[in-house]
Amino acid sequence: MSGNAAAYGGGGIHNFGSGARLPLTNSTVSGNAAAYGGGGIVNRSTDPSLTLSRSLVSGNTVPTTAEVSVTSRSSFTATFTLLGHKGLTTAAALAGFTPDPSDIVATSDGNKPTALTDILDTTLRDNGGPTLTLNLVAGSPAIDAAGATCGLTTDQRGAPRPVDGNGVAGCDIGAVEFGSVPSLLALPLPIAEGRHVQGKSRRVSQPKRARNVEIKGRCLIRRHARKQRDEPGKRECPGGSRPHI
Ligand SMILES: [Ca+2]
Repeated sequence: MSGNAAAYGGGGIHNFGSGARLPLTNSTVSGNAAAYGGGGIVNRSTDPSLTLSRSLVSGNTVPTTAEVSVTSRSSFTATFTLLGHKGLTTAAALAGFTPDPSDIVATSDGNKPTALTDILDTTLRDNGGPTLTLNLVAGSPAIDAAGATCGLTTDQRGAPRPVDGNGVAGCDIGAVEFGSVPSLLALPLPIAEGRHVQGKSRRVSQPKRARNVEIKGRCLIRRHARKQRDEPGKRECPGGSRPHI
C-alpha cells in the first residue's frame, strides 16, 4: 500500500467503526500521507479491530499525532511487525498502543533504530511479478524477521518464501521476500485476443448477436423471435430511413 493521501486521517488505511475487522498480514504500508492522525494507519471510533501480522509500516507521513494512530475504544494488535524509522521518535510513530515484544520498533528510541532507507527501497518498482512492489534493501532488519514458519509459500510477486536472506532462514516482514525471484508462472503473459486477470488468462468473448437479427446491406432486420426466418421482419436502416415491415 503506497502513494495514497487522506484529507483527514489514515493515509494508507482508515479502519473505522463497529464491525470493521481488518487482518493485515505480510503487507507493506509505506509512502502514504494524511493531513491529521495516522499517516500510515488509523484505527478509530468504537469497536473497530485491526490485526497487523508480519507487516511493515514505515515511511508514512503526517503533520500531527502519529504514523500509526489508535483510539482508546478500538482493538489493535501488531506482532512480528516493523514500525517507524529512525527519523521519528516512538511517540511520533505510534499512538494509542504498545508494541508487542516481537515487533521491531525502528524509531530513534525504539528497540532497533534504523534509517528508512536502510529498511526498504522507498520507490515502487518492477521487482518481478504482476504488480510494482516496495522491496527491502540489503541488511534491512525486516529480513528473516517474521519467523521460520510464516504459513506462506510465496510473496506478493509470487516469489517463493521463506528464503534465507541473512544466514538464518525465515520469512521477511512485509510484502516482499528479499532476494527471492518470482517464478515464470507468476509473470503476466501477453495473450492474443485475451485479457490478463490476476495471473490467469481469460478469453474475452465477442458480443453475441441475437439469433433473430440479420444484417442485409446497410440495414438491420429484426424478426420476432417466434416467427420463421423467411417471414418479413422490421427493417432498420442508417440515415434516419423509416423502418417498415
Ligand atoms: Ca527471508
